[in-house]
Amino acid sequence: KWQPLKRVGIIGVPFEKGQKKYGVSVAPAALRYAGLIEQLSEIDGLDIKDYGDIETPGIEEVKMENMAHLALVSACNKKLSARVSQVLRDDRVVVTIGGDHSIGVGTVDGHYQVNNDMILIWVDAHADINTNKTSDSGSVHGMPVALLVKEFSGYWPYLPTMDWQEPLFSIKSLGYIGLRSVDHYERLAIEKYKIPTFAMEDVEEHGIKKSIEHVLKKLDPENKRPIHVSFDIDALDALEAPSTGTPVRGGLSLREAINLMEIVYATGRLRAVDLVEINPALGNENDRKQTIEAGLCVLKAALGFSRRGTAPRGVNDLPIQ
Ligand code: NNH
Ligand code: MN
Ligand code: MN
Repeated sequence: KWQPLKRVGIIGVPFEKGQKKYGVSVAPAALRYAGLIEQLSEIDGLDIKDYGDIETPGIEEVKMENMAHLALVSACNKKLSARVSQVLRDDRVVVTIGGDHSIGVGTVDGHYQVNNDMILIWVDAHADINTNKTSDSGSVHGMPVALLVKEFSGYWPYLPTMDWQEPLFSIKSLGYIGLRSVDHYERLAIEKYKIPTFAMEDVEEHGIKKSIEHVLKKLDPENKRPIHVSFDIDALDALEAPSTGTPVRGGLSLREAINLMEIVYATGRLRAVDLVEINPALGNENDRKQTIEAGLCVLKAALGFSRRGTAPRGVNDLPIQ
C-alpha cells in the first residue's frame, strides 16, 4: 500500500537564534547555491517544488530563564509549522533546510497537525531533550524534543509566546540514532521513558542497518505510520561534516547516514526530512564544501537516489548507430 511519494516540497529556514554562533542561517542559501534543487530534480521521477524561505524579522524578545531568544524561536516555528502542514496537504514530502535544530519544533508540530500517527527519528550526536532547568547552554536547539513531547509538559514553566504550540506528540513515537554527547538529565529521560535509542555504541554493535530497522520496528511494528526524520548534520562524524556548531568526533560515516536514509526511503512512508545545523561560516573552504556535499548526499538518499544508478525510463537497448 505504501510507496515513496515522488512529489517533494522544499522549505528553507534561515534561522540561527536557537544557538550562539553566527552562520547556520546561511545554510539554505548555501545549499541552494550548491545545486540543491537541480540535484534533487535529477533523481528519477521526482517533482520538486520550492516553497521558499521562512523569514521572521522584527520580533520583540521576551525574557525566559535559561532560554535565549524564546520569542524569536517561537515566531519562526509558528510560521514554519503552518508551511510544513501546507506542503504535506499539497501531497508532497516536506524537506526542511535549517537553520539550527530549534526549528524541529515547527517541522514536527506541522507534520503532527496533518499526520497525528507519525513517528519521529532524531538522528543527532545530541538528544536535544533538555528543558530550561536541565540545559547547560540555555540554547533552544538543545531543547526541541522536550518542547514537543506531551509527556514533558509538567517539566516546563508557562512559556510566553508559545501558546500556539500544543505539545501533543507522544515520546512513545520517538527514536534516536547516532547519539554520543548526551547530558545527564537527557540520559535520565531516555531511560525513564524507554526511548528506543541507538547511540554510537549500539550502532557499533548492530550496524546501521539493524539499528534503524530496530527503531522502526519498535515504534511501528505494523509498518503503517508516516515517518519524520530530523537529521542534525552533527550526527555525522566531525571529519565528514566539519562545518557545524558543535561537532563531535566518532560519529556516523556518510556511508552509514546514506544507508539509513535509503532504508527509510524504501519503507515508502517517509513524509518529512529536516536537515539542520550546517554552518557554512565555520571552517575553511574545503570544510564547507565537504559538509554541504554530505548534506546533499543525505537528502538525495532520503528521496530515492540509487547508488546503483538508474537506467533510462522506457528504454531497453543502447542507442543503435
Ligand atoms: N546538549 C547541548 C545543549 O543542550 C548541546 C546541544 N547541541 C546540539 N544539539 N547541537 O544537536 O545545549
Ligand atoms: Mn540537534
Ligand atoms: Mn547535534
